Amino acid sequence: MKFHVLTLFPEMVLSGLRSSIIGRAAEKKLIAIDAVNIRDYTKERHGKVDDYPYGGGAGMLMQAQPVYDAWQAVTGGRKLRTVYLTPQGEPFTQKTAARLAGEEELVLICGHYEGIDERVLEETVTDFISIGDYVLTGGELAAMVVIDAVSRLVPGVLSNDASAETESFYNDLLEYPQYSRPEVWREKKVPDVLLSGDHRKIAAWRLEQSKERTRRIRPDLYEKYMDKERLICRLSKAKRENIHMIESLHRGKGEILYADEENVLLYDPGCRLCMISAKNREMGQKLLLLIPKDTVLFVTSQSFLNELICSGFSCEVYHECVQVCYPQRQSLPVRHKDIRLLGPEDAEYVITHYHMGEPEYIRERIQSRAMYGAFVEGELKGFVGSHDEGSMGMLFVEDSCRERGIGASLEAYNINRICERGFTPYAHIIVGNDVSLSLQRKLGLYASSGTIWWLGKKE
Ligand code: 9D3
Repeated sequence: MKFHVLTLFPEMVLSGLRSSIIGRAAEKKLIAIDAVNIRDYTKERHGKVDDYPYGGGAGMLMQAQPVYDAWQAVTGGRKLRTVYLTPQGEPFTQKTAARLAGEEELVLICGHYEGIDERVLEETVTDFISIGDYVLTGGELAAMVVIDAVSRLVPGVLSNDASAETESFYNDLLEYPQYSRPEVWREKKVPDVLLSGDHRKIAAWRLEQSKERTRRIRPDLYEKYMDKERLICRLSKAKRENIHMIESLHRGKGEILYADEENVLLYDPGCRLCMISAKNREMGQKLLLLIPKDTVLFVTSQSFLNELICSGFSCEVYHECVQVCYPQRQSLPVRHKDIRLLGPEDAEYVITHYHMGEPEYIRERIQSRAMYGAFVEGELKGFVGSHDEGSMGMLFVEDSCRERGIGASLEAYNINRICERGFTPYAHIIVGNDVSLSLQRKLGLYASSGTIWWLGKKE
């Protein structure tokens, strides 16, 4: 990932990002930071880049010409995502960082003095970002904050250990206190439970500490956490019917847009997916008004919502599915021994044999460590994976290797990995696919009594 920083103080930006993890990532060429001095592009004498604001007011403004020419030199006419760091921007959050991390190249413009001539911003900027409600002397530190937060999401920048931290709705909580050696320091002892070796008790203690801290320091986050916890609890009364919503919340992907005793609207911004459950048409109509405009996928639990959504969002119904889930915790036996995580070098094979997803989606699934392959005499012969929103799927075994339990082994392997991360494995089986449904039943998964519908925006 490449960052182009347009600034009057390139050395400030470079020196701040030379050390530690980000410095190492640049050395390893996982990221590149190109700091461009806007002053090099002025056409005026003495390197002048600022002037008085029309209409009067305190201070100076950066002029349009040097900023625009520096931007042109960097983009060379390409449509690069361009961020302007400004107190008038949208608040920078982890979500913003995740979205920016999807880009190959990013331009960051740092203002100084009182800001930049509005006209050049209109011509160049795609995202206006503020890093918080306090006043800095310029955009450079803000750009460094953005580069740091985005870079650590680039694969390989963090050690596998650190990046494996599982996403879950616990992420709405602040972290618990941590302790290292010595056991006693200035007569303060490490809490006994951490020395007990009882991992269940340790996890419970840490969760309690996290909740207590969050309630005290960030009541806003605590409310959000408790809302999700209460909804998970309510949905769990019909686990097989609601597993898609339960797991979306549990895995920290779904946000609650509406929830009461009988109606739920969840939104997963990563998948641009809405999950809707309404008790009747009237409530369905109400929920429809809350659906974000950029939604492209819908899951509904009631068929009467299909036509409502289709007419409201020009959608079509893709599938009617039975949900199956594996709420037991026990790991399943895996008969086929040679199963492992797939890497980028396996993408071609999967793309050739799986036709229900775009090649780009498959590559992303592999990159996200969500796909496993079965090997026979060292050769890839089948695969399985998890979809973006959480359900298991994409099962394939070559004809030449059928009837050897490889499909069941792949499924069992996938289920075990999901359980290890503390989540509940589940899948959507298209109504009528009895072969798949009986395999799920044989593995010990439970089927829902009702069905759900997948809908998508028409192109
Ligand atoms: C008199 C008007 N000033 C507001 C108090 C304008 C002003 C302009 C530019 C104040 C500070 C700055 C410099 N700040 C940034 O460029 C900046 C920033 C910030 O100050 N806080 C949070 N995020 C950001 S991103 C860029």
